Amino acid sequence: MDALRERIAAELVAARERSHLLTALEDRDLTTQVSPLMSPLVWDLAHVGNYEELWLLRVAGGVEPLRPEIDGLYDAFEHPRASRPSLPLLPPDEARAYIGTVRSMVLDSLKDLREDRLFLYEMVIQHEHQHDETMLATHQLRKEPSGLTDRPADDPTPGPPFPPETFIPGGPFEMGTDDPEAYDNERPAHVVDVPPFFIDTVPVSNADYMAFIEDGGYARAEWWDPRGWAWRCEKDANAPAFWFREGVWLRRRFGDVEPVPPDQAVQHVSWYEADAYARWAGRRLPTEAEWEKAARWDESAQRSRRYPWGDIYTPERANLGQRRLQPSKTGSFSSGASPAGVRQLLGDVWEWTATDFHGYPGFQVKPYKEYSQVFFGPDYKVLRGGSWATDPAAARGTFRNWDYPIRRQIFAGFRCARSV
Ligand code: AVJ
Ligand code: FE
Repeated sequence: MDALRERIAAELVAARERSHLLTALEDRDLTTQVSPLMSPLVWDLAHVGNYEELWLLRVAGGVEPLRPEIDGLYDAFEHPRASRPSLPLLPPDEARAYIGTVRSMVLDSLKDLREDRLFLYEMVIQHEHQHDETMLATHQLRKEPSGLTDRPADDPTPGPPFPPETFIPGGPFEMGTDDPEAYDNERPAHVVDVPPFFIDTVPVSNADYMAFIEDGGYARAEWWDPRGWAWRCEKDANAPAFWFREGVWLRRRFGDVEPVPPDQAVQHVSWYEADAYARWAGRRLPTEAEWEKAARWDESAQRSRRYPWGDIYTPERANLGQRRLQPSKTGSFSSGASPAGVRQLLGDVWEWTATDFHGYPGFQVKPYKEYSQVFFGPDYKVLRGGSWATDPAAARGTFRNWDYPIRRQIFAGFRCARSV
């Protein structure tokens, strides 16, 4: 139990250091809105503390609200992102003081930690990291340099050569998990029979994607879902977000302009762009079940793993955790391959799947319906795997993310599949 308390405390501290790093800006850069898609950074900052107060102090600890008058401001369902800059939000210093007070009470509360409350602590740690990734997307939308450090030295040496696609035999596999610390939408574990298929060994690269553009990918409706074509026409989209052409393809990344590196996974594409690319390539997006089977299923042991490479996380196996501010070269991290040999399933870029976000058979809300359940339905597509910006605390073979098919400020790319 002591080791557990120490681990939880360390993870809370690490998440908070990250939040502070992402909000180490002038006040006006924290309070202004970069895009109607995003909250002002100061909203995310106070929201993570308010969420922590709600779940760990009030619900788990039975403590009275510290500042009940601010709850409404930080309720994501009361105020859509576009309206948040006009709210009487706590100014940056007050926000930092408030979340600091909550945090010291939470660290204190760890002395009474109970096994059945562990899920709430894990949930709060993941929640802060999820907002940190959202804050990174806000930074990426800003035109100014972010001041964040990239560490290209972390780039692993390229792995051995790999086949362009990997065969996954047909048959049942265990999807999802019964882990009590997983989110409700990952539970329960259940058997899914998946017909045989091929899946790309690595994510679609910028060079691959450029070939689609050169071939008139954005000019021909035939490759596009009709709603995707309407989106691309309305937006006049001709390339991934943040790309522009000056003889060669350039991209803006955290305020700097640089040539698009051909051998990295493409990112900042919408589901509609991924879907159009796949059709152009004579392929399709993998279903969510196919993605998870390729990522977790160990055919010889007849079991699903937590991570593609095994059950224990080690940092050298995937580009996770904001160690660098971009995807790595496609084909790297061969030591993180799944049993079937598929690479870079975790980290680098979130991967769009063909599947709408729904609860698994036997889904039960835990601990509140606004985490997952209210998003179930045809409006959201599932993304898998986590990006370079995802913390390992919120990355595993069962983790499910979701977003609208038009969104591309998130760090999302894709890989293709085909039926046999
Ligand atoms: C799972 C990333 C879609 O950011 O909207 C944050 C996570 N839920 N606060 C989001 C979340 C509540 C969620 N995503
Ligand atoms: Fe939240």
